[in-house]
Amino acid sequence: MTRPLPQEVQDEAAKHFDVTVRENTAPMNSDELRAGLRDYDGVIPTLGDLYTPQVFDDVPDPRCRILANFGVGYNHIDVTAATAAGLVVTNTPGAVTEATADTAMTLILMSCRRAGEGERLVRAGEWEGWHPTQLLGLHLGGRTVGIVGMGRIGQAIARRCHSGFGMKVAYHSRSPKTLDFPAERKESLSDLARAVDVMVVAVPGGDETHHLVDAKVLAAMQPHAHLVNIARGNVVDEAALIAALEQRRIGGAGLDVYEFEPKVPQALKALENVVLLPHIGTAALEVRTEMGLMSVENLRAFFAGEAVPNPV
Ligand code: 8YV
Repeated sequence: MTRPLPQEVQDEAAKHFDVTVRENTAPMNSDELRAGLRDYDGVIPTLGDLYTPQVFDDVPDPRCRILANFGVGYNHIDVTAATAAGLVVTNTPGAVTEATADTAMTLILMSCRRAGEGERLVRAGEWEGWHPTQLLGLHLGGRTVGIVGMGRIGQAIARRCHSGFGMKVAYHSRSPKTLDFPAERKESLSDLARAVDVMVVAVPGGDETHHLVDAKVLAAMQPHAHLVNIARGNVVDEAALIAALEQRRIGGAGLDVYEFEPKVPQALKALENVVLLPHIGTAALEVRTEMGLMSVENLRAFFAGEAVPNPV
């Protein structure tokens, strides 16, 4: 385990394997990445453990047969290189869905209703009391949410917006989806950006989605519209977003992820019209436990000679 995982996960793993838990909470450095491949039969890596092709090249004939990633996103692992090196890669879909959708709702509400701004006002001792035109935000009821990428997490967000908040749903995805709620598919991302009041990024990270939300897409958004990102930071061109927020070309943004995580640009921190969370998408003990148990189950199945439940 490349980070400490919940005790229940460690206990379950210990039933099946000799377990080493790396106590450091930071991503593995380049020596540790290579040692993991060289010295262990299986590894549970996670966000930030950067398995580039070079890492696999540097460990010919690795002892490690499987990377059972903790998390649904695996953009930190070059899966092509891992596969070429003879490794299986698995992830933890499903376990993260509802919690990540909840985090999206947190950001939608915080950004649209200016909750971060309000909290800062109170903490600074500058709140002078209620009045009818103070901190007016965007009311969600009847507005349209635009989902970028209508996968499991996108659908969970859309369902909450539709059923819980009376919002209309529009989306953009590579292929049309069969959905159990009404939603309009837009042909292009710019079409979606033009049509919605809140746009939520819910696509996987990786080369294909790098800077998918760029200056052009941001320029298509309405001046009152908010952007929320619970996916991966580099899906959004962060410099272009900062410019749009600084020039008030969009209403605001809510971010759980950053392009150069954990670096959060000072320009973002200086802005009132953006909500900044520290990648807490799935940060609840029961969710992290379920994710970890899924990783362990993938390892168990693999070494028992069974099909792994969650290959990527
Ligand atoms: C994780 C996530 O907590 O599952 C993912 O891909 O983004 C989060 O839910 C974290 O990134 C570890 O993968």
